[in-house]
Amino acid sequence: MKELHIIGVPSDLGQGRRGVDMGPSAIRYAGLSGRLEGLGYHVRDLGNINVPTPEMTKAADHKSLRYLPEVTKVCTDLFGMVNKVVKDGHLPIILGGDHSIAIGSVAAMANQDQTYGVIWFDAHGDMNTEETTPTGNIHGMPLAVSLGYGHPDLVNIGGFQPKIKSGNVVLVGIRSIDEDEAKLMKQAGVKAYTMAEIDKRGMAAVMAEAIQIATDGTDGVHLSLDLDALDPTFAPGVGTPVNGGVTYREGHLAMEMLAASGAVVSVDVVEVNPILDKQNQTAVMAVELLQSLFGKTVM
Ligand code: Z70
Ligand code: MN
Ligand code: MN
Ligand code: MN
Repeated sequence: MKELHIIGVPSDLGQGRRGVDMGPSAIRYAGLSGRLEGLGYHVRDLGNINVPTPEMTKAADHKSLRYLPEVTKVCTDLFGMVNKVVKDGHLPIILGGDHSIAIGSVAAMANQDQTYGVIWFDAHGDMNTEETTPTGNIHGMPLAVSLGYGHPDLVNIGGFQPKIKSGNVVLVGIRSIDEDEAKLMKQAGVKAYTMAEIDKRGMAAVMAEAIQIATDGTDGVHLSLDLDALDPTFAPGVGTPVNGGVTYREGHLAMEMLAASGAVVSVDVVEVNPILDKQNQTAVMAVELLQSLFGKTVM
């Protein structure tokens, strides 16, 4: 069994609301290491990447790419750290922070000898570029960047691009897409399972297809788990809650199916915002989902 190595990335630079930088603490406080050890894993916590606070930097110099230099630096540092964890044969669990950090983790997974598909759990598409973004927030762009669309500083992290092929990328849970973002999603050919499709066909059918797409011709799957994919009833502590999301049961079923596939090689857990949370409920949800992802079953 691979060792699980935890890396915290306390960044709130990729979006507008403070607090998501406390996500790694909240998830650790919810008992992540102990719960995973309880499943029989060796767990090592590597601590946090150094991230500047907004107060240390010249905010919003770049209106359509806020904190571009800082986000680039953080993602480059994370790229290096995840790279090392994977080369040493361990499985990285990256705790955000906002979703911009996935630019670094996906880059590191793409830098390996193996090729990996990506399953992106999210209410949002994260497929904006500086041309289409309505907010300038880089956390709305990481999937586009990973596919090679966006600012060169971000797209070229690690020195190569694109990081992933659209044919092995799947979005699950989406229900909030910007107009021009939708155009790029179609153009790029990314498969996206909306909540409407999950409602109609059921999470089991959707996940079976998602796993099929992400594993087709690849050596494994990177899971990028934005907690706002879940319904705000179960995960209120996120920066951009959107009603009509994945339920507690659907979320666990999805993780259990991923566990059964044996395909997951790396995980991001992002957008947990303890300031907006209710008694750390969202961080606890994140930990419970990870338990299912790493093999917890009822009996
Ligand atoms: C919007 C934007 C977003 C997460 C919100 C929102 C993007 N499409 N991503 N919360 N995780 O600003 O680009
Ligand atoms: Mn901060
Ligand atoms: Mn996201
Ligand atoms: Mn989101």
